[in-house]
Amino acid sequence: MFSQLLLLSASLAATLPLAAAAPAPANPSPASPNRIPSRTTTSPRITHSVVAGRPGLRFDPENIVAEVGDIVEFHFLPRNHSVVEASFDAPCVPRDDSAPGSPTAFFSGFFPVSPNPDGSVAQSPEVFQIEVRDDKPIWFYCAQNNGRHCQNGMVGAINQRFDTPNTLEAFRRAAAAVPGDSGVLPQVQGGWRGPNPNPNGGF
Ligand SMILES: *[C@@H]1O[C@H](CO)[C@@H](O)[C@H](O)[C@H]1NC(C)=O
Ligand SMILES: [Cu+2]
Repeated sequence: MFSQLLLLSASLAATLPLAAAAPAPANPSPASPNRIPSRTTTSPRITHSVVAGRPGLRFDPENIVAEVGDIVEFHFLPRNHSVVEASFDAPCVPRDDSAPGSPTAFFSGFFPVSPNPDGSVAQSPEVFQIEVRDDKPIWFYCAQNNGRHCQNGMVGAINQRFDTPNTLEAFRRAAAAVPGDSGVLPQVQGGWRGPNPNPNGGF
């Protein structure tokens, strides 16, 4: 009995520092019909912030390493960016999610943002969040065709595998060769648009 108690408190103590160090999950609007689903696992959920629209048409970071269940939260700078999920084989095109059981491809919609008159960095009052649903690589791009953002390199990856030819650099090279416009989906889906928890974060 006594040794069982000891074991229990030791394992509790071992998990506590991690839980305390994990950032609190971002809170979507309570009014949002698309709340982030609750999880049954016990490891802490981490929120990874990604900024869209730094000079040079990039996502920053553009290469994200995340655990299953983590949240990736996109922040949008001027002027008018978006994020769309693609498949590795077809950059600048929304991932085909029509197969039975295929998870919904995500599309954030566009986020028009005006630059601040004082020169400080403006960002949208809204963010777009997705949940990392499994450990497979996730590919994404910005669908702004005014300036051909996808073809010009505004692409990113979650959990790319460096031990395969399917790297972010290969995806970017393929995107650069895409003729014509990049694609959007008809509606926001596969994630959640909600209030920016830190709109003055100074990205
Ligand atoms: C933002 O970009 C989208 C896609 O190009 C466009 O439809 C929309 O009108 C733009 N919004 C503004 C305010 O420029
Ligand atoms: Cu863009």
